[in-house]
Amino acid sequence: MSPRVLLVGVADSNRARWEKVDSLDELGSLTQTAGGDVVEKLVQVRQKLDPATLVGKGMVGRLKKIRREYRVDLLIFDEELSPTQLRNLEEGIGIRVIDRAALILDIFALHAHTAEAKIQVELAQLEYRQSRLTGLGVEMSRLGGGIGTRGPGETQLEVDRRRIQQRIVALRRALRRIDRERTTQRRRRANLFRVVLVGYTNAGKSTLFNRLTKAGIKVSDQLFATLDPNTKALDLGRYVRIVLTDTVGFIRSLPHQLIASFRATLSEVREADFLLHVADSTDVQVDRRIDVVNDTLQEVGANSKPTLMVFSKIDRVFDDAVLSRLRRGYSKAVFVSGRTGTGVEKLKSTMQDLIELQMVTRVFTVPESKWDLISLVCRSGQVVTDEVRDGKRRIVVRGFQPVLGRVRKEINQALRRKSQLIS
Ligand SMILES: Nc1nc2c(ncn2[C@@H]2O[C@H](COP(=O)(O)OP(=O)(O)O)[C@@H](O)[C@H]2O)c(=O)[nH]1
Ligand SMILES: [Mg+2]
Repeated sequence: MSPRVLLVGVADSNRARWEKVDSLDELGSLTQTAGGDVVEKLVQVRQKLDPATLVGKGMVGRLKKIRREYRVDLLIFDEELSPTQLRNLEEGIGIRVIDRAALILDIFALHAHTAEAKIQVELAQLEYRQSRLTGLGVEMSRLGGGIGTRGPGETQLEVDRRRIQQRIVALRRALRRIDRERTTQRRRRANLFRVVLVGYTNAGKSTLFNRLTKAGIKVSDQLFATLDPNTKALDLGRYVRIVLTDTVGFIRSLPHQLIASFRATLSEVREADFLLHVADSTDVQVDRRIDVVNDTLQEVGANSKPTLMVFSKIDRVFDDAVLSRLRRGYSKAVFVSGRTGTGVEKLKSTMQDLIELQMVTRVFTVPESKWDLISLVCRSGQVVTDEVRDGKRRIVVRGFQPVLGRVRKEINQALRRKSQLIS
């Protein structure tokens, strides 16, 4: 049976109240994704937060009453709670309490299927828990159907701190290995132009990915269904070799432990040559969510990349005013439906035009004997001329600036390694 969950948020003014109501709706979707049943949502307007319990004393009493009336199993706060606040609230209300960050961590744990995702989630969970283990015992952690306590890291809440610390060290080591593997994989793809889909969770990225690459990856109405990056060739109908990557979505208040431990996964975003920022055109909060994505991109270190805005799900927009408002606000954006395919050809041609702006011509000089390097150069773009001079191949290539930059780096490194071997 699903645990019965009560959602609580605090707004500092009547105006902020509406934002909070929307945020609680989102918290409701997150709760459902985690397997909970939302029985009630509450917003308290309060200018000054109570340091001990966030909400006031009166509210704590009210929550206790609601808890009994609605037979609530778990209380989820939209705000970040300190360990002391968590403890005080749990004692005052007599029920397990978690915050938004713990809930998001829980969903990540639920959706982590590969070794890489599992390690990253476990690390984030341990770091989160290490800083805020609450005082309540094992009996409490079983209430609430396990929401906020699940995951690969779940042995017991009260694992001794030293063992947690040892585990964290081991996980960090495993992550460094994964990071190195990803870097090696990317080096093998040095001569491919990298396009990465980014956007708020549930924006329609995976659906668009499937449409563009004819892949069959999982699409679902759950939040954070995609945790592991998927990469496939993207055919824009020219000689350029492009790969498209679909990866984890963003959300407001993404726990920073997750951003830190998902470094390997997010490196796909950081190392992208071009971003497609997908936003849901049916979402009334679309502008705010675009801002959240842009802020997160900045946090990840990927904010200054060439980016094309893509508004998705236009098959579900029945009010023309919505689209014209978005067209006015985002004049360079493309409008598509990943589901029906509308606008996808236009998206491809716009992408092609933007990518072509980065076309450059470069000269590579490689010893004739280095077949692997010569083949790397020849596959990195359009070969304009290719001649032999003094035992060296002089190849002129027209291709994308970031790709040719990477190929140049690879060649320099390989030649340097070789000269070190000789000397
Ligand atoms: N009507 C409609 N629904 C869509 C479209 N694209 C995605 N969806 C739905 O939106 C939800 C999230 O889609 P998904 O591609 O998994 O989003 P992601 O989290 O950004 O990868 C799913 O229920 C999809 O079926 C679209 O173009 N039209
Ligand atoms: Mg997805």
